[in-house]
Amino acid sequence: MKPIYILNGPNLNRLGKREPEIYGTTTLAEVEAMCRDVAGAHPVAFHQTNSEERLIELVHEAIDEGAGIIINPAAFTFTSLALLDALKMFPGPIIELHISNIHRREPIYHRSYVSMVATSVMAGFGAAGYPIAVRAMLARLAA
Ligand code: CA2
Repeated sequence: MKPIYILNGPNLNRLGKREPEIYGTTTLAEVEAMCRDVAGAHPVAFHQTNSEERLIELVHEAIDEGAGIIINPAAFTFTSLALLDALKMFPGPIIELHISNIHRREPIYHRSYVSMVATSVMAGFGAAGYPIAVRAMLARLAA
């Protein structure tokens, strides 16, 4: 069974430790545990990186080995044509996920390149969005 890739971009390793009013108090390790719990027997490849190069390499790995991608690209959402180009090569479903509702925030957070290629987009559910995304991905992969 091919894994679901759950990819997290820059600064998300600090989740639960800074700006709890925006991002909540759940840590990324807790997010990973919630995702694995919901995925059950379905394999999960969970990664976080602060590097654009590494994030693109992980998308390439998912192209070769993954069933679906759930990605919170963080700031690369709004800047990275290279990430957009890599995601365009992925043949399966892509869920773009943001913890906060990016559309309620400053205008610089409103224009997502990733949304141009995402199958689905989620924002504003807090860390609870991750297990919701895993459920949605499992349902889509089973359909
Ligand atoms: O809401 C999200 O999930 C974001 O993708 C997070 C990004 C931000 O650039 C996007 O607009 C929305 C920033 C993540 C910053 O990482 C932090 C993590 C924990 C605490 C403080 C910052």
